[in-house]
Amino acid sequence: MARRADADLIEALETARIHPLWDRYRRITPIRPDAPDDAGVWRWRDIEPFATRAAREVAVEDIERRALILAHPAFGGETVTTGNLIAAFTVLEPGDRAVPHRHTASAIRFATRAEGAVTIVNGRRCAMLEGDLVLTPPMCWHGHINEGDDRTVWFDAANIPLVNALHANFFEPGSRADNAFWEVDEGDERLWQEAGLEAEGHAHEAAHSPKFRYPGTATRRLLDAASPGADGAKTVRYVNPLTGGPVMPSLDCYARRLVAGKPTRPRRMLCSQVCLAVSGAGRSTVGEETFEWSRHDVFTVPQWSWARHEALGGDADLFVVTDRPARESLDLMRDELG
Ligand code: 1HN
Repeated sequence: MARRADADLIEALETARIHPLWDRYRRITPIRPDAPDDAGVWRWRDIEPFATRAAREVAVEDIERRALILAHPAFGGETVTTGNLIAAFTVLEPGDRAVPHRHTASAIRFATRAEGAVTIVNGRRCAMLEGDLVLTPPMCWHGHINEGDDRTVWFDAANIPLVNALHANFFEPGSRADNAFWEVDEGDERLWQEAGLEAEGHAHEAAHSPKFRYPGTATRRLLDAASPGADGAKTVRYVNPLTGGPVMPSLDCYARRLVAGKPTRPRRMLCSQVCLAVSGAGRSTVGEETFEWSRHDVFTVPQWSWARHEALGGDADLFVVTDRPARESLDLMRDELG
């Protein structure tokens, strides 16, 4: 290729730590968002043997968390599931305690096979029954314990890649010797268990939801009662009861029921989504790819990818976690139906 007429100038500029805009304009301002990743699909049948191995081979006393993070190869070896988000499964053996810690990243747990496990969040005991969502908002202390007789596994998601991109991660380890951390009851979680009622005199300053545990029983009841939305699926949003907004300023959670025989309309959103199959089975088309999934499989919908979903053989429930509120607060959110 012929050397461009301004090549000497560009070289001189780069040496002087100055870049011309004119030769890299499209790289700096792409015509449209271009996620590096395509749909990622991780099957529970492939993950479970690794959960078993990790539980047998790695002592929880020696590590911070026994978490298996779903890493999409499009991120060049970085520990990222889809833009801004990581998703994982954490496994605990009976009696295991995952040491308390806190961090500026926002995280959630969704109980898949976690009966017997408990997460303590800022001094509140949060049970992890099937389908329960437990928030661990920014800088809230959290630790986990398996008090049951069986191995427990749950789904985790966090916005660690976003917080790291902003160079805003703080992490504070807790003490393994702090027995008082575990000796708590539900505490102030009781203030937020009754939908539509608010006890006066309990100030809540934080930007995140004052409610940390969203029981699966309530979610399933509301999904039963709800009607399908514009895209054809029933959607229940987990909200901060004080604001009606997202549970955390940079992480948002939804329960979605795909109704048998009613494929969703294609939809694309300028946010990342990680989808966990909670019950039933289905087929999704994300971008160019079509794949099937069943219970406890995980798949991603990268930002600005067209996605459509259908249940196979009866209704199917998805749990969806997104970075939507982070996009909204930057006035970048777009959401289109096809
Ligand atoms: C984390 O801090 C937890 O606090 C769980 O329970 C899973 C996966 C990746 C990075 C941090 C937790 C995690 C994690």
